[in-house]
Amino acid sequence: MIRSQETLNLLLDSIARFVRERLVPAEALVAETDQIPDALLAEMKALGLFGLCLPEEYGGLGLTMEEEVLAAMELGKTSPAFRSAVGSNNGIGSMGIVLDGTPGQKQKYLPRLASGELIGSFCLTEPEAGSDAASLRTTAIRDGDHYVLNGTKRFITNAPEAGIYTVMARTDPASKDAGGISAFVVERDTAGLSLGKIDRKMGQKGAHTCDVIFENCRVPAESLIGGREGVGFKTAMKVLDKGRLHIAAVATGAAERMLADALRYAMERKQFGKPIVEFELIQAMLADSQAEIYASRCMIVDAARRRDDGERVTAEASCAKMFATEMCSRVADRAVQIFGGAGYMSEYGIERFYRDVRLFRIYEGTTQIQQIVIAREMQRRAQG
Ligand code: COS
Repeated sequence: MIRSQETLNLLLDSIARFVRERLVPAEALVAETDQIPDALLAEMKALGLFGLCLPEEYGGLGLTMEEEVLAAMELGKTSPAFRSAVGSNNGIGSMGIVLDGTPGQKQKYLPRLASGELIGSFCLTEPEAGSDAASLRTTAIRDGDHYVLNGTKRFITNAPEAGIYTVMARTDPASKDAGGISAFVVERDTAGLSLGKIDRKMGQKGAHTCDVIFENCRVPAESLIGGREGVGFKTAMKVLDKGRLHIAAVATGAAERMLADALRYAMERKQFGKPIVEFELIQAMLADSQAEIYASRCMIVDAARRRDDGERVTAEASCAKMFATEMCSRVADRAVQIFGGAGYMSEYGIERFYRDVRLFRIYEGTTQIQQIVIAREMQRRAQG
């Protein structure tokens, strides 16, 4: 749902201009230094990028899902590290509180998340619990008016920068499944919370992940999201339904950027006496990429509209995430191929995208998990 086309166009134009004029020129520096310059982060805050999807009453822009995916496509047109910097505040690092938090939790954290003063992060994955998220082992045992957390969370995006963590932990250690899991907001300076060293990754330099470790970490009972035990896994799944649509949109934006770069190169690069864009085998790669990007856009916007209409979009979000992220990797591969030898060289930037976008098919649920979710939803719907 688009609330005002005119207002949205202004926002999308300003994001597109910021991406083109400020972020794209900084891509190589961020990759080299593994850091986004503070000045750029300040500009991102001033533009409101940290609070795009947070409710207006808490200082965000309150974008609808349809508006959000269009904004995410624009943000996707530069190194994914920039989107990652603002991504958790707009998604997995805040949505547990937005969807299921108490009014007090919303009031306490959302305004500072929306301004970017506070960074939120999402702690689901563990050393032994990745795709099988419901098997997580971190415990949160009630002790008077506190819970005591113990366990390790792994590969946690933005954990080094975060001020709060949405943590899924088992409040009922006797239960081994999803029903024993609850969600908490844990503040960074809580005694017993520590961070591992920053992970070295294949790509996405400038976006950081690390372990988050809880050792007898005592949090007040009010940290329990929504004040209800046993619904933390459902909170996490609802957060991921939304997150998956967002990642699908970012992947589509990245594919558009790589295709634009490949097209420009194909129009400039001459071989056999003419620009390589005139060769049919190059044209086939360009055309296949364009058609797949178009299909991806249509699918994502349709799913986003359905979510705005109040439909359950678990299957559609997984379809979009699976299709868009796999498509993005195919486009990355073709873009490298069109660049030829230059595609393998760092200075042209396309090999960096090729590595960066590989993560899209893994995080917020692998392609194989999306397949499971889609097939299960098909079964559920068939059973009525
Ligand atoms: N929305 C609301 N509730 C949901 C839901 C959704 N999208 N998906 C599942 N649930 C509910 C189920 O209805 C079920 O509730 P009941 O017990 O009341 O029926 C409960 O959650 C458990 O669901 P299910 O039995 O399907 O859980 P599984 O253990 O089989 O796991 C998958 C389901 C595999 C889909 C889940 O573990 C998953 O998404 N794994 C990937 C995790 C992931 O994306 N990790 C990335 C790290 S975060 S960057």
